[in-house]
Amino acid sequence: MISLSPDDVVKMLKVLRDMEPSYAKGEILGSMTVDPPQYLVEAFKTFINTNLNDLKLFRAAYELEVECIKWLSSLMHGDGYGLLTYGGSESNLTALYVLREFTGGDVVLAPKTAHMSIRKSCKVLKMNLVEVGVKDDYIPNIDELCDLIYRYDGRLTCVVMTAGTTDLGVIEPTDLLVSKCRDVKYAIHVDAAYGGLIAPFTAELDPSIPIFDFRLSNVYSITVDLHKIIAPVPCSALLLRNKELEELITFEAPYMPSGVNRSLLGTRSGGIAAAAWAAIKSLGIEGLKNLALDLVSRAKYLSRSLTDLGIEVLIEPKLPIVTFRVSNKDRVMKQLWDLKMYVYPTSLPNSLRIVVGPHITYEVIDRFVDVMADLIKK
Ligand code: 0PR
Repeated sequence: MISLSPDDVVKMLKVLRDMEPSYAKGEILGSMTVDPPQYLVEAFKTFINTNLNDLKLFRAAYELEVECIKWLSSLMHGDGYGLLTYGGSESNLTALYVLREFTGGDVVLAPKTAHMSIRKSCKVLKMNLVEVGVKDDYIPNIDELCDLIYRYDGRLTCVVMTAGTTDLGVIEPTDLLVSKCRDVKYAIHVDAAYGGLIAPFTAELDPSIPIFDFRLSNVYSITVDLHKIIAPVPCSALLLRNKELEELITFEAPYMPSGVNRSLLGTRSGGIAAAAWAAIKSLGIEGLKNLALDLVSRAKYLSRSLTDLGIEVLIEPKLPIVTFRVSNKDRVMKQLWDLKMYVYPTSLPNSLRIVVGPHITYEVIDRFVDVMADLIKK
């Protein structure tokens, strides 16, 4: 095989990447990934060759991680425990592992709306997943969930509630569950991978948004993804209620200078801490709040525009996800993909999803709505 020069391989990769769908052109409509600003990529690169699990050697990287966790935890009214991970799936898997060790339980209860990574985690951890249905308004059946909590008392690892479901962006009523199901002990893991950095800000203006954070005493762990709103992939956090839980994810590693390894992974790039830290420090509460409110406003605009065309939007968006009904999911999706409008299917019948990330501008929305108007006419 002929070897290529470093310049050539980079050039070739750029050509290949340019053949893929583009954020800047507003083509990526349904994915939850974002195009991170260059300075966050720079931040990541600066620490790319450090290891968060070598915390004596790379002290600064570790301290960035601790600072990020404290900040994110305070947003969730927690006491500063947890760790950064490589994504929502790893955060969820870690949460279920930690809670299994903590409770000794073998049953996980979750509404059917839970992300696929919950089912996957139960399989990996050999736990039994018991699913609960959702009602016509796409809200989990809390009474059924509560009955099951009593039925599995003594065997429960946790109940999983989602703040920002994958299909619809529903913020499930964790607060209602806690207030209705009070005379029994159980832990809740909240998967706020998608909603965690949006809902705390929109909730200030919209009291109907359910509380799902550590203010609820049953909440023991929360997943929050930074790479679903601003940061480069991978970048997620698992926040934990207390030190005891954090210790369950700290393993002895006598051959390491620190003597310990935190997380389910081994080597973890400090890039994730640097990118998360740079995002938090540069945007701050105000910047993140403005971003969150802006994305939700754009989603509402998209939802209204589709409704005006006579298209059914499944729920009024509280998070920047717009899911709408079409006559034939496969056909309409193909028509849109042929036009480089990459919308996503959902697990609901004949519906498609748009995730309004920072790259989905009003212009992109208008263009999409015009195309939908044309498709309807045809
Ligand atoms: N929890 C929820 C509620 C999620 O929606 C997702 C991912 C996860 C956990 C897992 O997060 P990671 O993917 O970071 O492990 N939701 C997106 C989805 O399934 C993931 C996605 C991202 C899909 C980018 C496509 C894509 O291009 O829709």
